[in-house]
Amino acid sequence: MTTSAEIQVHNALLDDPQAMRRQMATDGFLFFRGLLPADEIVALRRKILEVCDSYGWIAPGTELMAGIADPSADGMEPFCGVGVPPEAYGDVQRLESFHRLAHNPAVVDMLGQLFDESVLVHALKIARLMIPAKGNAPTPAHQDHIFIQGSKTVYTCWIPLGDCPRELGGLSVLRGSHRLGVLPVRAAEGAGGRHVIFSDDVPQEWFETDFQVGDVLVFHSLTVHKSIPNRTENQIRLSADFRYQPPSLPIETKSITPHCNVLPWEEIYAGWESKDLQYYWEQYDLDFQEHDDSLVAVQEG
Ligand SMILES: O=C(O)CCC(=O)C(=O)O
Repeated sequence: MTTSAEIQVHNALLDDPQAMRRQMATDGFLFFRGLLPADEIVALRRKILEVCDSYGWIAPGTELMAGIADPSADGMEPFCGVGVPPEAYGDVQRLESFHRLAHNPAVVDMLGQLFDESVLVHALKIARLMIPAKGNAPTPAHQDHIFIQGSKTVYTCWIPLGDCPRELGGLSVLRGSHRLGVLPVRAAEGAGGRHVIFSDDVPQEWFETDFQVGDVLVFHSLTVHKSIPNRTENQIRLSADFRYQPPSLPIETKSITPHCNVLPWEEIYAGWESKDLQYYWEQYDLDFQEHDDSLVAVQEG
């Protein structure tokens, strides 16, 4: 049985760590409306859309902040599940405000309550510039753990960079799926290229919403999630996904490297005003783990 329903809002749990942990243990996700300051996100959205515009991808005559792509523009071939090619993605990764958003105290405090210890923000931070009709298939249903690895106590925050109604293709999460263990996968189109294989008796209760600027969806590394198809003509879906864990738990080396190695840290940091978020993970004595290729291996037959 597959159903989809409106996600519940959990803002009332924000000052009740026990209740937040219980809710996370039951459903595998929490959803907070307006947790992040809208003005910061709107400013970041503008910077990312300026990158798109500098490559000639914004439809002529449209308002920049609407994020309408020009389907006849060249050079938008996506790479690495982020929706755009490496050069443009590198320009986004250079944005100090993109990295800073992941460290926003409202998000870090909320995760600190969930972990009941300090919070390590993964240095690998992902931006998605999902332009429809350019080979950007919706993200298939998957668990982050097979890609992120390290400890299973890793939470992802998925953050729309602007209002993201369903037709623009936001995220959908599968209730209780973090209790299914690590699921086998098959090859699929879309970010990550892997789709979980469910056994027939798993009820599929998907939860989704019309996301608004400032909203944060938090989910466990084993919670199955996917993106809803972007049904707009040409509107770019902008979002960020950041990951967090207690620094005392194992971490895969990739989680402190730039996403998809699009640029080295020195180049990402070159134009930053502040040094406080550069190489910040070096203050921790981290327990690094090797990548396990078997987790992403597709099931035969
Ligand atoms: O935004 C997307 O399409 C995919 C996001 C995702 O898979 C994640 O946040 O882990």
